[in-house]
Amino acid sequence: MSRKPKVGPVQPASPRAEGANGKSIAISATVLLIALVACAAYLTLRGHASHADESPLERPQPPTDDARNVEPPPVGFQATIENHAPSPGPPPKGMVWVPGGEFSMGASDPPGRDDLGMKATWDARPIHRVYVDGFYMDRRDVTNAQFAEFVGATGYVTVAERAPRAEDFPGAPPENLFAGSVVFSPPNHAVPLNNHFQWWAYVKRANWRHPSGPQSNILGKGNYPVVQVAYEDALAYAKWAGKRLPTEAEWEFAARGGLAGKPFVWGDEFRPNGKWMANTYQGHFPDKDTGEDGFIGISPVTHYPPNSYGLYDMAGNVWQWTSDWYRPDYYKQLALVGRVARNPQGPNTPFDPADPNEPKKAHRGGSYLCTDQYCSRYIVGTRGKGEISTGTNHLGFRCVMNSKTNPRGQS
Ligand SMILES: [Ca+2]
Ligand SMILES: [Cu+2]
Repeated sequence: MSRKPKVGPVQPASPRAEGANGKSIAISATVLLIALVACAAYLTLRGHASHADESPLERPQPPTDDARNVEPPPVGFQATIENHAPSPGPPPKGMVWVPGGEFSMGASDPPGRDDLGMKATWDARPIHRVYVDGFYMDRRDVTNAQFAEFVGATGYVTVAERAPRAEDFPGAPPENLFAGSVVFSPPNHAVPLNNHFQWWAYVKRANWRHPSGPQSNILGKGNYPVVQVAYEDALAYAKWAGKRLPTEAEWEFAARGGLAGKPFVWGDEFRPNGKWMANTYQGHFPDKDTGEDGFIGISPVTHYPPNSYGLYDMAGNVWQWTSDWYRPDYYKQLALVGRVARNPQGPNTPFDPADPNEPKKAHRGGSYLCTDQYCSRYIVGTRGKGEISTGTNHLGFRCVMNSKTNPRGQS
Protein backbone atom coordinates (compact mmCIF):
# COMPACT_ATOMS: atom_id res chain seq x y z
CA MET A 1 0.00 0.00 0.00
CA SER A 2 1.51 3.33 -0.95
CA ARG A 3 0.28 6.89 -1.00
CA LYS A 4 0.65 7.43 -4.70
CA PRO A 5 -2.50 9.02 -6.10
CA LYS A 6 -4.80 7.14 -8.36
CA VAL A 7 -5.23 8.09 -11.99
CA GLY A 8 -8.93 7.32 -12.23
CA PRO A 9 -11.81 9.28 -10.71
CA VAL A 10 -11.61 9.63 -6.98
CA GLN A 11 -13.84 7.68 -4.67
CA PRO A 12 -14.50 8.89 -1.17
CA ALA A 13 -11.83 7.68 1.19
CA SER A 14 -13.63 5.81 3.87
CA PRO A 15 -12.06 5.38 7.25
CA ARG A 16 -13.47 1.87 7.23
CA ALA A 17 -13.07 -0.77 4.65
CA GLU A 18 -16.38 -1.85 3.25
CA GLY A 19 -15.95 -5.56 3.25
CA ALA A 20 -14.89 -8.54 1.37
CA ASN A 21 -16.76 -7.91 -1.84
CA GLY A 22 -13.75 -6.04 -3.11
CA LYS A 23 -15.88 -3.16 -4.30
CA SER A 24 -14.99 0.22 -3.07
CA ILE A 25 -12.86 -0.97 -0.21
CA ALA A 26 -11.58 2.49 0.40
CA ILE A 27 -8.43 1.71 -1.44
CA SER A 28 -10.18 4.06 -3.67
CA ALA A 29 -8.42 7.28 -3.16
CA THR A 30 -5.08 5.64 -2.96
CA VAL A 31 -2.29 4.37 -4.56
CA LEU A 32 -1.78 2.53 -7.73
CA LEU A 33 1.11 3.47 -9.86
CA ILE A 34 0.35 5.91 -12.55
CA ALA A 35 1.72 3.94 -15.43
CA LEU A 36 0.70 0.59 -14.09
CA VAL A 37 -2.98 0.74 -13.54
CA ALA A 38 -3.58 -2.39 -15.51
CA CYS A 39 -1.37 -4.60 -13.47
CA ALA A 40 -1.73 -2.68 -10.27
CA ALA A 41 -4.68 -4.68 -9.09
CA TYR A 42 -2.69 -7.83 -9.49
CA LEU A 43 0.42 -6.42 -7.93
CA THR A 44 -1.31 -4.96 -4.96
CA LEU A 45 -2.89 -8.26 -4.17
CA ARG A 46 0.55 -9.72 -3.94
CA GLY A 47 1.28 -7.95 -0.72
CA HIS A 48 2.54 -4.48 -0.94
CA ALA A 49 3.96 -2.36 1.70
CA SER A 50 5.07 -4.41 4.60
CA HIS A 51 4.12 -6.93 7.10
CA ALA A 52 0.51 -6.97 8.11
CA ASP A 53 -0.52 -6.35 4.56
CA GLU A 54 1.35 -9.27 3.18
CA SER A 55 0.00 -12.66 2.33
CA PRO A 56 1.55 -15.18 4.67
CA LEU A 57 2.27 -17.43 1.76
CA GLU A 58 3.94 -14.84 -0.36
CA ARG A 59 7.54 -15.42 -1.13
CA PRO A 60 9.99 -13.35 -3.03
CA GLN A 61 10.54 -14.09 -6.67
CA PRO A 62 13.71 -15.90 -7.66
CA PRO A 63 16.64 -13.60 -7.09
CA THR A 64 18.16 -11.80 -10.01
CA ASP A 65 21.61 -11.47 -11.49
CA ASP A 66 24.50 -12.73 -9.47
CA ALA A 67 22.40 -14.52 -6.90
CA ARG A 68 20.40 -16.49 -9.45
CA ASN A 69 20.67 -20.26 -9.52
CA VAL A 70 23.34 -20.36 -6.87
CA GLU A 71 22.50 -21.51 -3.38
CA PRO A 72 24.81 -20.56 -0.56
CA PRO A 73 25.49 -23.41 1.86
CA PRO A 74 22.95 -23.51 4.69
CA VAL A 75 24.29 -22.37 8.03
CA GLY A 76 22.58 -21.97 11.35
CA PHE A 77 22.97 -19.35 14.00
CA GLN A 78 26.37 -19.03 15.65
CA ALA A 79 27.36 -17.17 18.79
CA THR A 80 27.28 -13.40 18.96
CA ILE A 81 30.76 -12.00 19.60
CA GLU A 82 30.37 -8.55 21.08
CA ASN A 83 33.15 -5.99 20.88
CA HIS A 84 34.80 -5.49 24.25
CA ALA A 85 35.59 -1.82 23.96
CA PRO A 86 33.48 0.10 26.49
CA SER A 87 31.23 2.98 25.56
CA PRO A 88 33.48 5.80 24.31
CA GLY A 89 31.78 8.13 26.78
CA PRO A 90 28.55 8.56 28.66
CA PRO A 91 25.72 7.90 26.22
CA PRO A 92 23.83 10.97 25.02
CA LYS A 93 20.50 11.51 26.77
CA GLY A 94 17.95 8.87 25.87
CA MET A 95 20.49 6.65 24.11
CA VAL A 96 22.43 3.50 24.97
CA TRP A 97 25.76 2.19 23.74
CA VAL A 98 25.43 -0.85 21.49
CA PRO A 99 28.88 -2.45 21.44
CA GLY A 100 28.74 -3.92 17.95
CA GLY A 101 30.52 -7.08 16.97
CA GLU A 102 29.93 -10.16 14.90
CA PHE A 103 26.61 -11.97 14.80
CA SER A 104 24.38 -14.22 12.75
CA MET A 105 21.76 -12.17 10.93
CA GLY A 106 18.50 -13.43 9.50
CA ALA A 107 15.53 -15.57 10.39
CA SER A 108 15.35 -19.30 11.02
CA ASP A 109 16.13 -21.56 8.14
CA PRO A 110 13.67 -24.36 7.53
CA PRO A 111 12.58 -26.51 9.20
CA GLY A 112 12.90 -24.57 12.46
CA ARG A 113 9.90 -22.39 13.22
CA ASP A 114 8.60 -22.77 9.73
CA ASP A 115 5.08 -22.09 10.88
CA LEU A 116 2.56 -19.95 9.11
CA GLY A 117 3.95 -16.55 9.93
CA MET A 118 7.48 -17.59 9.07
CA LYS A 119 6.65 -18.81 5.59
CA ALA A 120 6.59 -15.20 4.45
CA THR A 121 10.11 -14.58 5.62
CA TRP A 122 12.18 -16.04 2.83
CA ASP A 123 13.65 -12.62 2.34
CA ALA A 124 15.32 -12.98 5.77
CA ARG A 125 17.25 -16.02 4.63
CA PRO A 126 19.85 -17.34 4.58
CA ILE A 127 21.35 -16.69 7.98
CA HIS A 128 24.69 -15.03 7.37
CA ARG A 129 27.53 -13.59 9.39
CA VAL A 130 27.72 -9.82 9.84
CA TYR A 131 29.98 -7.41 11.75
CA VAL A 132 28.88 -3.95 12.83
CA ASP A 133 30.84 -1.23 14.63
CA GLY A 134 29.52 0.01 17.95
CA PHE A 135 27.04 2.92 17.98
CA TYR A 136 24.58 4.74 20.18
CA MET A 137 20.89 4.02 19.74
CA ASP A 138 17.73 5.70 21.01
CA ARG A 139 16.28 3.64 23.83
CA ARG A 140 12.78 4.38 22.60
CA ASP A 141 11.01 5.02 19.36
CA VAL A 142 10.87 8.74 18.57
CA THR A 143 7.78 10.03 20.37
CA ASN A 144 5.05 12.47 19.41
CA ALA A 145 6.53 14.94 21.91
CA GLN A 146 9.98 14.70 20.36
CA PHE A 147 8.63 15.03 16.85
CA ALA A 148 6.54 18.03 17.91
CA GLU A 149 9.68 19.67 19.27
CA PHE A 150 11.39 19.14 15.93
CA VAL A 151 8.42 20.53 13.99
CA GLY A 152 8.16 23.47 16.37
CA ALA A 153 11.83 24.30 15.91
CA THR A 154 11.98 23.90 12.15
CA GLY A 155 8.45 24.35 10.74
CA TYR A 156 8.91 21.01 9.01
CA VAL A 157 5.91 19.75 7.04
CA THR A 158 5.67 15.96 6.67
CA VAL A 159 5.01 14.15 3.42
CA ALA A 160 1.49 13.17 4.51
CA GLU A 161 0.64 16.84 5.08
CA ARG A 162 1.62 17.83 1.54
CA ALA A 163 -0.77 17.35 -1.37
CA PRO A 164 0.88 15.30 -4.13
CA ARG A 165 1.97 17.66 -6.91
CA ALA A 166 0.30 17.38 -10.30
CA GLU A 167 3.65 17.51 -12.12
CA ASP A 168 4.82 14.44 -10.22
CA PHE A 169 1.72 12.47 -11.16
CA PRO A 170 0.81 13.36 -14.73
CA GLY A 171 -2.62 12.06 -15.63
CA ALA A 172 -3.99 12.05 -12.12
CA PRO A 173 -7.16 14.15 -11.85
CA PRO A 174 -6.73 17.11 -9.49
CA GLU A 175 -9.39 15.76 -7.12
CA ASN A 176 -7.16 12.76 -6.44
CA LEU A 177 -4.24 14.92 -5.39
CA PHE A 178 -4.98 15.40 -1.74
CA ALA A 179 -2.88 15.13 1.37
CA GLY A 180 -3.40 12.07 3.48
CA SER A 181 -1.90 8.81 4.56
CA VAL A 182 -2.47 5.09 4.95
CA VAL A 183 -4.52 3.99 7.95
CA PHE A 184 -5.40 0.59 9.40
CA SER A 185 -9.15 0.44 8.83
CA PRO A 186 -10.38 -3.00 9.81
CA PRO A 187 -13.65 -4.50 8.66
CA ASN A 188 -16.15 -5.41 11.38
CA HIS A 189 -16.29 -9.03 10.31
CA ALA A 190 -13.88 -11.79 9.41
CA VAL A 191 -12.40 -11.58 5.93
CA PRO A 192 -10.11 -13.81 3.92
CA LEU A 193 -6.51 -12.76 4.48
CA ASN A 194 -5.65 -12.53 0.81
CA ASN A 195 -6.29 -8.85 0.16
CA HIS A 196 -4.83 -6.24 2.45
CA PHE A 197 -7.02 -3.52 0.96
CA GLN A 198 -9.68 -4.96 3.20
CA TRP A 199 -7.91 -3.44 6.18
CA TRP A 200 -5.80 -0.59 4.81
CA ALA A 201 -7.22 2.66 3.45
CA TYR A 202 -5.76 5.93 2.20
CA VAL A 203 -7.40 8.50 4.44
CA LYS A 204 -7.64 12.19 3.65
CA ARG A 205 -5.88 14.43 6.18
CA ALA A 206 -4.40 11.54 8.13
CA ASN A 207 -0.94 12.59 9.32
CA TRP A 208 1.25 12.44 12.41
CA ARG A 209 -1.03 14.82 14.35
CA HIS A 210 -4.10 12.84 13.25
CA PRO A 211 -2.77 9.30 12.94
CA SER A 212 -6.00 7.59 11.91
CA GLY A 213 -7.68 10.54 10.21
CA PRO A 214 -8.95 14.05 10.95
CA GLN A 215 -11.15 12.93 13.86
CA SER A 216 -8.19 11.40 15.67
CA ASN A 217 -5.47 13.25 17.54
CA ILE A 218 -2.44 12.77 19.75
CA LEU A 219 -3.59 14.77 22.78
CA GLY A 220 -2.16 13.19 25.90
CA LYS A 221 -0.03 10.88 23.78
CA GLY A 222 3.28 12.69 23.95
CA ASN A 223 4.99 9.48 25.05
CA TYR A 224 3.56 7.38 22.22
CA PRO A 225 5.66 6.69 19.14
CA VAL A 226 5.17 9.16 16.32
CA VAL A 227 3.61 7.49 13.28
CA GLN A 228 2.56 8.56 9.78
CA VAL A 229 6.14 9.47 8.97
CA ALA A 230 7.58 8.84 5.52
CA TYR A 231 11.25 7.97 5.12
CA GLU A 232 12.29 11.55 4.38
CA ASP A 233 10.41 12.74 7.48
CA ALA A 234 12.38 10.33 9.64
CA LEU A 235 15.59 11.41 7.94
CA ALA A 236 14.81 15.11 8.48
CA TYR A 237 14.20 14.50 12.17
CA ALA A 238 17.41 12.49 12.50
CA LYS A 239 19.50 15.22 10.87
CA TRP A 240 17.96 17.87 13.08
CA ALA A 241 18.75 15.76 16.14
CA GLY A 242 22.37 15.27 15.03
CA LYS A 243 21.72 11.58 14.51
CA ARG A 244 20.98 9.19 11.66
CA LEU A 245 18.81 6.19 10.92
CA PRO A 246 20.17 2.70 11.65
CA THR A 247 21.20 0.30 8.94
CA GLU A 248 19.23 -2.91 8.93
CA ALA A 249 22.27 -4.77 10.30
CA GLU A 250 22.75 -2.29 13.13
CA TRP A 251 19.07 -2.54 13.95
CA GLU A 252 19.15 -6.32 14.14
CA PHE A 253 22.38 -6.44 16.14
CA ALA A 254 20.83 -4.04 18.63
CA ALA A 255 17.53 -5.92 18.78
CA ARG A 256 19.22 -9.25 19.51
CA GLY A 257 20.86 -7.69 22.55
CA GLY A 258 23.79 -10.10 22.53
CA LEU A 259 21.62 -13.21 22.21
CA ALA A 260 22.18 -15.51 19.24
CA GLY A 261 19.41 -16.96 17.13
CA LYS A 262 16.60 -16.43 19.61
CA PRO A 263 13.17 -15.95 18.09
CA PHE A 264 12.37 -13.00 20.34
CA VAL A 265 14.47 -10.06 21.45
CA TRP A 266 14.01 -11.28 25.03
CA GLY A 267 14.66 -15.00 24.43
CA ASP A 268 12.92 -18.22 23.50
CA GLU A 269 9.37 -17.96 24.74
CA PHE A 270 6.74 -15.59 23.47
CA ARG A 271 5.25 -15.18 26.97
CA PRO A 272 7.79 -16.18 29.63
CA ASN A 273 5.87 -17.01 32.81
CA GLY A 274 2.75 -15.76 31.11
CA LYS A 275 4.10 -12.22 30.82
CA TRP A 276 3.39 -10.06 27.79
CA MET A 277 6.70 -8.79 26.45
CA ALA A 278 5.58 -6.74 23.46
CA ASN A 279 2.56 -5.03 21.97
CA THR A 280 1.20 -7.37 19.30
CA TYR A 281 -2.27 -8.45 18.13
CA GLN A 282 -4.60 -10.87 19.89
CA GLY A 283 -8.06 -11.98 18.93
CA HIS A 284 -8.94 -12.47 15.29
CA PHE A 285 -7.07 -10.61 12.56
CA PRO A 286 -7.99 -8.13 11.20
CA ASP A 287 -11.50 -7.63 12.53
CA LYS A 288 -11.18 -8.18 16.29
CA ASP A 289 -8.22 -7.00 18.35
CA THR A 290 -8.94 -8.10 21.92
CA GLY A 291 -5.95 -6.26 23.37
CA GLU A 292 -5.06 -8.98 25.90
CA ASP A 293 -1.54 -7.58 26.07
CA GLY A 294 -2.98 -4.35 27.43
CA PHE A 295 -3.34 -2.38 24.23
CA ILE A 296 -5.58 -2.28 21.21
CA GLY A 297 -3.46 -0.22 18.86
CA ILE A 298 -0.31 1.68 19.83
CA SER A 299 1.18 1.59 23.33
CA PRO A 300 3.37 4.19 25.05
CA VAL A 301 7.05 3.79 24.28
CA THR A 302 8.31 2.17 27.46
CA HIS A 303 5.39 0.03 28.54
CA TYR A 304 6.98 -3.37 27.92
CA PRO A 305 10.38 -4.47 29.26
CA PRO A 306 13.49 -3.42 27.34
CA ASN A 307 15.90 -5.94 25.84
CA SER A 308 19.27 -6.57 27.44
CA TYR A 309 20.80 -3.47 25.83
CA GLY A 310 18.05 -1.35 27.39
CA LEU A 311 16.14 -0.84 24.13
CA TYR A 312 12.34 -0.69 24.32
CA ASP A 313 9.84 -1.89 21.74
CA MET A 314 12.33 -3.66 19.46
CA ALA A 315 9.47 -6.09 18.80
CA GLY A 316 5.89 -5.04 18.17
CA ASN A 317 4.21 -1.68 18.80
CA VAL A 318 5.28 0.14 15.61
CA TRP A 319 7.53 -0.74 12.70
CA GLN A 320 10.75 1.25 12.38
CA TRP A 321 12.43 2.65 9.29
CA THR A 322 15.98 1.57 8.53
CA SER A 323 18.34 3.22 6.04
CA ASP A 324 18.76 0.11 3.86
CA TRP A 325 17.07 -0.25 0.51
CA TYR A 326 14.93 -3.38 0.38
CA ARG A 327 15.70 -6.36 -1.82
CA PRO A 328 14.47 -9.86 -0.99
CA ASP A 329 17.73 -11.42 -2.22
CA TYR A 330 20.18 -9.16 -0.40
CA TYR A 331 21.05 -11.72 2.28
CA LYS A 332 21.65 -14.28 -0.38
CA GLN A 333 24.03 -11.93 -2.16
CA LEU A 334 25.95 -11.36 1.07
CA ALA A 335 26.04 -15.06 1.91
CA LEU A 336 27.43 -15.91 -1.52
CA VAL A 337 30.40 -13.63 -0.93
CA GLY A 338 31.29 -16.15 1.74
CA ARG A 339 32.93 -13.94 4.34
CA VAL A 340 31.69 -11.78 7.18
CA ALA A 341 29.83 -8.77 5.83
CA ARG A 342 31.33 -5.70 7.51
CA ASN A 343 28.96 -2.84 8.26
CA PRO A 344 26.63 -3.69 5.37
CA GLN A 345 24.64 -0.71 4.15
CA GLY A 346 22.01 -2.56 2.14
CA PRO A 347 21.85 -3.08 -1.62
CA ASN A 348 22.71 -0.18 -3.93
CA THR A 349 19.23 -0.08 -5.39
CA PRO A 350 15.80 -1.14 -4.18
CA PHE A 351 13.88 -3.93 -5.80
CA ASP A 352 10.71 -5.67 -4.71
CA PRO A 353 9.48 -8.13 -7.33
CA ALA A 354 5.95 -7.69 -5.96
CA ASP A 355 6.10 -3.93 -6.69
CA PRO A 356 8.90 -3.39 -9.17
CA ASN A 357 8.33 0.36 -9.50
CA GLU A 358 8.11 1.26 -5.85
CA PRO A 359 11.36 2.16 -4.13
CA LYS A 360 11.23 0.54 -0.71
CA LYS A 361 13.32 0.69 2.42
CA ALA A 362 13.49 -2.11 4.95
CA HIS A 363 11.28 -1.83 8.01
CA ARG A 364 12.05 -3.67 11.24
CA GLY A 365 10.42 -4.82 14.42
CA GLY A 366 6.81 -5.60 13.58
CA SER A 367 3.85 -3.81 15.07
CA TYR A 368 0.71 -3.98 17.19
CA LEU A 369 -0.88 -5.61 14.15
CA CYS A 370 1.45 -8.58 14.06
CA THR A 371 -0.11 -11.91 14.92
CA ASP A 372 0.78 -15.52 14.37
CA GLN A 373 -2.46 -15.72 12.40
CA TYR A 374 -0.95 -13.57 9.71
CA CYS A 375 2.56 -12.20 10.03
CA SER A 376 4.77 -12.97 13.00
CA ARG A 377 7.17 -10.14 12.37
CA TYR A 378 7.78 -9.53 16.03
CA ILE A 379 10.18 -12.46 15.57
CA VAL A 380 13.62 -10.88 15.53
CA GLY A 381 15.41 -11.37 12.24
CA THR A 382 12.29 -11.06 10.10
CA ARG A 383 11.95 -8.10 7.77
CA GLY A 384 9.36 -5.63 6.57
CA LYS A 385 9.42 -3.21 3.68
CA GLY A 386 7.73 0.00 2.68
CA GLU A 387 7.58 2.51 -0.16
CA ILE A 388 9.58 5.54 0.92
CA SER A 389 6.88 8.22 0.63
CA THR A 390 4.32 6.18 2.52
CA GLY A 391 3.69 6.51 6.23
CA THR A 392 1.12 4.45 8.10
CA ASN A 393 -0.32 4.45 11.60
CA HIS A 394 1.80 1.45 12.55
CA LEU A 395 5.16 2.78 11.35
CA GLY A 396 7.61 4.99 13.25
CA PHE A 397 11.39 5.11 13.72
CA ARG A 398 14.28 5.59 16.10
CA CYS A 399 17.74 7.04 15.55
CA VAL A 400 21.34 6.02 16.09
CA MET A 401 24.58 7.94 16.28
CA ASN A 402 28.22 7.19 15.62
CA SER A 403 30.48 7.25 18.62
CA LYS A 404 32.36 10.30 17.43
CA THR A 405 29.49 12.67 16.77
CA ASN A 406 27.47 14.69 19.23
CA PRO A 407 23.73 15.01 19.27
CA ARG A 408 22.00 18.35 19.17
CA GLY A 409 22.51 20.37 22.30
CA GLN A 410 25.52 18.41 23.55
CA SER A 411 29.18 18.97 23.01
CA1 LIG B 1 -1.86 -5.20 21.47
CU1 LIG C 1 2.96 -7.72 10.97
